[in-house]
Amino acid sequence: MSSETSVRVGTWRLIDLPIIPDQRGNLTFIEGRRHVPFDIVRVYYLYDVPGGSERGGHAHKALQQLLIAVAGSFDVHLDNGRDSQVVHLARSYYGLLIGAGVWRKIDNFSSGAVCLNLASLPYDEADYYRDYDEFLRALSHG
Ligand code: T46
Repeated sequence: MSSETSVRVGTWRLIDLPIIPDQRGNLTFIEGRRHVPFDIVRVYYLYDVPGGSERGGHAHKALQQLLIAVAGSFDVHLDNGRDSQVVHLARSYYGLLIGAGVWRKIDNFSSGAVCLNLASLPYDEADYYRDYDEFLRALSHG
């Protein structure tokens, strides 16, 4: 991916991450503005998720993120108000790049799953739409 490539508002895509195969164990690396179209400002991860739990259930106004199942698996439900898709993440060499303006919910976590997130901005509660109807109204007002 070139540094000019960006993820447009309301879109998402799966990207292949580099793999350095090794008999001692494989290695994957991610560089900001090379493998993701933003500087990586924040890293956080979800882990020890009890069976049946859901995370997310919101959209972001400006935040772009890359989600990776670095261990285990889970489903990411994506919705931009027009199109929706469920992406099952189960390999640590795939990243799900999510632009701003995408409602996401994450569920079906396997035992031991770890959801790594690389984010373009610091945490800011004001960047969230936590109400789905408010999110749809914001989309319709462009
Ligand atoms: C997404 C999924 C995968 C912080 O203080 N700093 C942080 O960087 C984050 C992400 C959260 N928090 C606090 C804010 C809340 O009090 O942790 C609490 C739970 O946060 P949130 O509701 O954002 O957690 P999730 O797991 O539902 O959602 C997060 C991301 O927000 C979201 O963008 O895609 O993880």
